[in-house]
Amino acid sequence: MYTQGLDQGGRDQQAAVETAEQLAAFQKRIDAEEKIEAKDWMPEAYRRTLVRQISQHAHSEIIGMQPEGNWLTRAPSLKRKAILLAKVQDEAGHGLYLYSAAETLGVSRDQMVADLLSGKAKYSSIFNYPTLSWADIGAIGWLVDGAAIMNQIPLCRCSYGPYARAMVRVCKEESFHQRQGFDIMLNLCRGTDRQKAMAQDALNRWWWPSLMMFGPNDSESTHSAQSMAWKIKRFSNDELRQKFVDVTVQQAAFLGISVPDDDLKLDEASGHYNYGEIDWQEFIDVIAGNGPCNQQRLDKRRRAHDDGDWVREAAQAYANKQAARVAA
Ligand code: FAQ
Repeated sequence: MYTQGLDQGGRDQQAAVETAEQLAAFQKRIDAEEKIEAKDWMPEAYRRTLVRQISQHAHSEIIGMQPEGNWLTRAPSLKRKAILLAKVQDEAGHGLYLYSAAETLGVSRDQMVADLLSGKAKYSSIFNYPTLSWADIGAIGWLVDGAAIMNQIPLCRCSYGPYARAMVRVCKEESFHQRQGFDIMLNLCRGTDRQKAMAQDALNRWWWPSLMMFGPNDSESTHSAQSMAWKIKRFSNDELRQKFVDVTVQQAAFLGISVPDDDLKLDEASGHYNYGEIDWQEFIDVIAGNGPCNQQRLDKRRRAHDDGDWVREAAQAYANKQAARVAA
């Protein structure tokens, strides 16, 4: 049985004693589409891959509250404000489900949060771009949540049970988020020329960063091959990116705005859209911490964490009191 609570030294030792039989039996379960549960035996590298991916995903949800949170006080109507507030709160909820799923793999929430705040842990590149106008809120829902759904629907079939189950609810909520974003864009595109120009400007700025959300090209993706063999990932980065382009280009046509890519062209034979080269240097810079808003996002998260100190202290004091009462 997999032993939780091992320190890194213990885990390395465990990895060293993993036998070919154990690994083969594990792969057989994966190939048979069995779900792996928290207390099942698993290769150390499988556990580490999941902790990495799930914690990055959780951090993305939490940092991802900031670009939209920025517009809560400036939403154009009470209705839009209420909808946006609900969406941003949903993202907080997604972060919490995901931290809980990662905790089942023996990593503590304190450790994950410390890694985010120290800048050690990654979160999605997309949340390092600024939200300059209300149309950006439409573009985020439409494109960013749209890309998130494309990536996360297959994660509902991930081999690790707790992650797969968390994704089911997350995806339901992401669908609502995508629809609300598209609805904002549709209203702007059916509005005045100035409103339509705002929608076009938002698409111009968010299109390429949205394509980067799917990660590097397959040939550059370090983890894809192994993650697909373990059925953590069901489609490669490029396959998902292509699906997203195919769906979204037609939605842009419906809105009457143009995708900022001169090379975009339908390939009649395959039925897919060919698209231009992504600026991978920009992607590398953003994930290295040098995007337009990386510093601001982390500074704000650190301040929010410090402001929450008293809540954690109060909760701890209460828990201590309860434990003392039980012990007495
Ligand atoms: N940003 O070998 P691969 C949301 C890193 S949705 C930053 O291909 P993998 C909803 C990658 O970590 C956004 N880093 O990696 C929402 C790795 O670095 P490492 C979050 C990226 O894991 C909407 C290296 O590059 N969604 O939050 C990115 O097989 C609106 C090599 O890459 C998820 O996290 C990137 N875009 O595939 C919230 C979904 N791409 O770890 C608020 C779950 C790659 O070795 C508002 N995650 N890297 O240091 C996944 O599906 C995968 O982890 C991928 C990357 C597909 C993101």
